[in-house]
Amino acid sequence: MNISFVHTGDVHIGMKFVKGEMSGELGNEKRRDIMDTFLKVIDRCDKKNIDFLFIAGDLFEDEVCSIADLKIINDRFKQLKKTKVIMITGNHDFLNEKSLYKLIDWNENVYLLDNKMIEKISFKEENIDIWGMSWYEKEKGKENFKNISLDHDKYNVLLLHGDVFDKNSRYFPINKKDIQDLGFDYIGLGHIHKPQHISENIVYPGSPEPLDFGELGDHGIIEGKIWGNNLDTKFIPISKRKYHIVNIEINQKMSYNDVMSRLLDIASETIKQKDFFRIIIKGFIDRDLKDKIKEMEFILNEKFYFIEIIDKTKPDYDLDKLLIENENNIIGEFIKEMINQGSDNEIINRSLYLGLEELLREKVSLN
Ligand SMILES: [Mn+2]
Repeated sequence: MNISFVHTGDVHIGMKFVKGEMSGELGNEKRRDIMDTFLKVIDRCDKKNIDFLFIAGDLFEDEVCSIADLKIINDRFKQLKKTKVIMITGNHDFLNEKSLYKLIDWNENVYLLDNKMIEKISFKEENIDIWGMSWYEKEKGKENFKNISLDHDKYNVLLLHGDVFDKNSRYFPINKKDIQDLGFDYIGLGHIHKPQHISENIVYPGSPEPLDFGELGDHGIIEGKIWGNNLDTKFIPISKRKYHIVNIEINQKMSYNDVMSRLLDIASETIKQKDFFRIIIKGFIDRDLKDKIKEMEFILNEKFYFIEIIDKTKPDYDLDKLLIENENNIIGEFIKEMINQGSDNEIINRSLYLGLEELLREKVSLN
């Protein structure tokens, strides 16, 4: 028989966005996006008749998530015709007596692994053992997995919330080889928000909706199938929005309109209206335009769902002034020589600016 599953985690429902522009309505919308995307994951499981939904910890932010949010989720779980939901907790929603998990009367198709030791839940009909371990504190040390012995006449899945990259992590360091050697058909991990395969059958699905500019690119879920000795996994992008960091190189010859159209050209209208953009502008800029960059950000706010501009430009050089100041030294000689060669030529002009940058830096350090 086939087992189909969806694997997610690190949803962080309820997360508060308090920084800068994100603190207002945009922050509230972000919280709704996270919820909407998770409900979409549940609906997808239902539509596709998935056997199991694995949630590998950090479903919500314990301190700020509301019971109402969890009731909405539990109601949606109830609508699942076939899917069973298996959850472990992570460092943001660890279990204790006061945990929100304990305040919800979870539906009968929802299974929370609530045991300080590694434990398994067996499903006879599907012939599968699902092993896992929940968190009970903010931090968690290494585990030896000695209590695990698998029944290889069944399918075996392991769910863990921890860090396979940093062996000194305070957040449950996991040695990849230790878990690989246990013989599971699939190991579903949580904690790292960037989706990635650690090996063919050890997978971080990442956060389904990215949380900030540290979480670029596609975000989604893992959809998988186990049959016989085979495993098939697929990453399905599902996030409502994405984060982008874009570098733009400008030069001192560009006008206000030139710079504006470069900024407007970075994506299609639909994507600009949907995603989060951080644009880093580099290069030399017309001295008189330097102060206009803040204004550009303000104007572009109309055209983008979210845009922030990081200004790393340098004002271009006032060559006449520099010539006067450096009449009798190598800097003055260099400027004269380049102008003679024709600074309208783009390559010569670029060399002039790069050379000047170098010479002026040396001059500063000599002083
Ligand atoms: Mn997380």
